[in-house]
Amino acid sequence: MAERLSAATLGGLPGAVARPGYDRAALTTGIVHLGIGAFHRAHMAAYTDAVLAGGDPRWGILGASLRSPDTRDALAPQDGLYALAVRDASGERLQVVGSVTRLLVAPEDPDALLAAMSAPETRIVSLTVTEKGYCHSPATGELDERHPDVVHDLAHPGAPRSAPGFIVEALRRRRAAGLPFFTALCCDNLPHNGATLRRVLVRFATLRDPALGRALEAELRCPSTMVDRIVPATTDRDRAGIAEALGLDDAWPIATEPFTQWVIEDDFARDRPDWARAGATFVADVAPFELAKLRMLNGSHSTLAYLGYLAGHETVADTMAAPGFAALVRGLMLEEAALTLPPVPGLDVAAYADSLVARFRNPALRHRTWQIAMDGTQKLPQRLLGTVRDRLAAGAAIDRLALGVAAWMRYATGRDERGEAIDLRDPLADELRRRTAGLEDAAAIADSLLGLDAVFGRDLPADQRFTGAVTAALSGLMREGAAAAVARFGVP
Ligand code: CS2
Repeated sequence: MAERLSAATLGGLPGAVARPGYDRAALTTGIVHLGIGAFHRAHMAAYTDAVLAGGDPRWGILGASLRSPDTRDALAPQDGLYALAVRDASGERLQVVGSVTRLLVAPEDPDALLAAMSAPETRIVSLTVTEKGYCHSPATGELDERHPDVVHDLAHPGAPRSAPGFIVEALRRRRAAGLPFFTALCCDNLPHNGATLRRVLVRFATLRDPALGRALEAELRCPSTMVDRIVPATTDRDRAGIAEALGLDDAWPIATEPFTQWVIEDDFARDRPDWARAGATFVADVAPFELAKLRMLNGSHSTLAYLGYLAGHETVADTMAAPGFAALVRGLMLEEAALTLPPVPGLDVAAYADSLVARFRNPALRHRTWQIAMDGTQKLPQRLLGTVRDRLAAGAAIDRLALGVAAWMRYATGRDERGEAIDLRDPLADELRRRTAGLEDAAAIADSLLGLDAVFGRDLPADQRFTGAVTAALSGLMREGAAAAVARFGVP
């Protein structure tokens, strides 16, 4: 076994591997990040690494996991260092990222995390906790007051479990200590992600103490962001290949694509890192960027994930190579989603669609359809259903969108096209199983799943144009399978 990547072994890396050229020992912790998974480490941590390299040492990141100790266990022995492998068909570029300086596992010591969030030098608390981490109803964006973690955190505010529970308790402590609030920076793929986070936090705080709720309402800044980089889960094959290239073992490197984008609403309570030096864009209004990204990229991604999985494809790149899929998503983007979007400053939608198709085809990323298929109940509203609503309001066709929704329904039955069990991961998995158990008929399955208010709201199930299109698409999928249903949309 090779030696492990760490501060002590950094100097021995091959010359081609980029590494932190700054003094990591001199960094202070300006950012506490909740949810230090692969996406954060390929995205915000990389932008922040460039800020530190640019000579501003005030933005070291304390990365916290709200559930599992795995990231801390992998990275703490490496002094927080990890390799980022940026790949496409033309090859791979390796960079060791140095911005993560401390790691915590919240359930082991909630108070340590609260103390870090309440420290005077913490000016930003950022989040990538996935859609379900906000404990909200995806259809309405409101805090789900019956969510078990919300119930727990209201009963035990000093030892929270959820992201809202941690943030509100930390803000309460700051207020009690006479410290200014930090900026809460949402980096998840939620619609109006800053406003959604803010709404959840204000409501949670109000349930704890109306005066605290009013203070948050008056002072808390939650800028919206559009975040974009495709970051598949790391595989053992990635680990082995990267270790060979580094000449050192890295327990948890990250593989990603060259493309990266971050559009940030410039609304921070106090100073902020100059992420623009690494290519981020600060704007007054993120909404048009975010909507375009959620509806075009993520809407296509989820559609590809369900249909691709059902058609037997392991990865997005494999799915894109099969007949009809590229034409389907291009149509979904340009014929259906794009027409619901307000103009995005500087964006040519046709070129954007082309670039997305090329990114989905990246053969160097093994992005599993199963990974993207996770948590469909949390993703569908902003990825497909908002688009459906706008199309219906305009009296326009929704064929491809309906096929995407139907593919999720087919997937949610928990059996694939060969009758094998699907490892269904979703916070509502039990409910999905209950609702589809014993049903064989497309109309019955569609009808039962459309009863999920938290996903479809009350309006869509009442609209026969929607229910009819989804039921027809589901019955096609059940009759002829995903590959044939997709092939109807043409050859790429
Ligand atoms: C993906 C996203 O897993 C998923 O649901 O659609 O993580 C996607 O890769 C990113 O949003 C790209 O920016």
